[in-house]
Amino acid sequence: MQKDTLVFDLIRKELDRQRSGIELIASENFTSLQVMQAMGTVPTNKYAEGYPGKRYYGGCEVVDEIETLAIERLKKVFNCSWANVQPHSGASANAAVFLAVMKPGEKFLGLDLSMGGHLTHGSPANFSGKTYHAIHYGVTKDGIIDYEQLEAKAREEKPKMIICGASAYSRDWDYKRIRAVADEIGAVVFADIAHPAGLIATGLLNDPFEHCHIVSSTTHKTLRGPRGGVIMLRNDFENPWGIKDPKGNLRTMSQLLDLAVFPGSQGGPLEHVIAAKAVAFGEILSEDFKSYGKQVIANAQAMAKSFVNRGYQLISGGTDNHLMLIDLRNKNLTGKKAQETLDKAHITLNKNAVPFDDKSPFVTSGIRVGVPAITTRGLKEDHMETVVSYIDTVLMNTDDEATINKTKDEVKAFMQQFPLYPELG
Ligand code: DSN
Repeated sequence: MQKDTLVFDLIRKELDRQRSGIELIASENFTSLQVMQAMGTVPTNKYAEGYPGKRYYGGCEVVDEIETLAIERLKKVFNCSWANVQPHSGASANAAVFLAVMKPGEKFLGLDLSMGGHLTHGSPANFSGKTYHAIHYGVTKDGIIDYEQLEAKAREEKPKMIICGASAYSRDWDYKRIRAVADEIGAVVFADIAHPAGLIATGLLNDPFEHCHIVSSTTHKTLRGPRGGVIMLRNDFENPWGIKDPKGNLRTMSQLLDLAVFPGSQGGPLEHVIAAKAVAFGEILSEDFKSYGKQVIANAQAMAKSFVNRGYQLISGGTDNHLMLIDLRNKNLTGKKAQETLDKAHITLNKNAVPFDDKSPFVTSGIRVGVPAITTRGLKEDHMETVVSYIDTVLMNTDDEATINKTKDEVKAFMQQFPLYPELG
């Protein structure tokens, strides 16, 4: 067969783009070469509906070993007793959790998208907000989760499930406090740790597993694995709603979650991606990954300090994790303008609503900046001032094409010090 040069040339172009820019999208990272290599392999040819040892097709003995290895490694990473590694994405993992816990129309409480939450935590545009009755908590004027509001809404509305987790929140979570109010009303606590998972895995942030019944994550953000999702339980438990199996036994939560992934919401698992997840989980168990986690936090704090020194307003005043949210209103800029102009200088990040934003989600008053990807490339605390100086130069000269182009060249030269996939030539 003739090589499809059209597609492979575009893939090469994307590699060049990734190499020459400063990647600050908080949800992105660069996997190791072996994680990528595992993805491009023959398990992609295999149908394996079901779970290891209980499949609907023959010839699954090897993919059973691959999937079991991924599960066992993930259990070790988070010290949990059960895991499902089949969700194709974080959104798919969350859809399965909803399917296992909630009936259509039932009520749950999650962080508002406009306050840093996620689409799958009850946005009216998403299945979670369309199928279930979403109510929300937010953050205080200081940008910290409004636990008092969360508790008041939980007591008043008695949701069946409380979701903690965010996609644009720079502080750690008080899972214990959320569990306490959930216990008062008999709610399930579900933590979506997609963003900070790698920092939780390395013990650098509070452990949600101590207090939350169910935990989901993506695998491609701070966990630095392939694109995908997972669901985990530290302790399995019988469902409190009386759901029974055909023999009349109460189903456990792990059974309900397995059923909700397959056949509830997915068909055949992506065993080549599960192989890559296994490789990534192996890497997370290494000492190198612990150093990576520490460096992520050190870099985020150094970057936050550089922004503050230049008069930028950080929501909540700083960060505990891998990202920061910046309100650009005092700089007379919108998030949209900032994102588009920085793109021209090969600095990639995303516009983001800030709490109590007066602009639409397509414009926004803020930007979200994250360091997981540049940390993987090898940037350290001392480099953060340089990165912030490039950002500041562009944002202070959004109509000056010459300055933007000059910064783009400087960015490219700067990033050459940090090779990305040199093995790929
Ligand atoms: N799109 C992801 C993020 O950027 O945070 C969340 O799904």
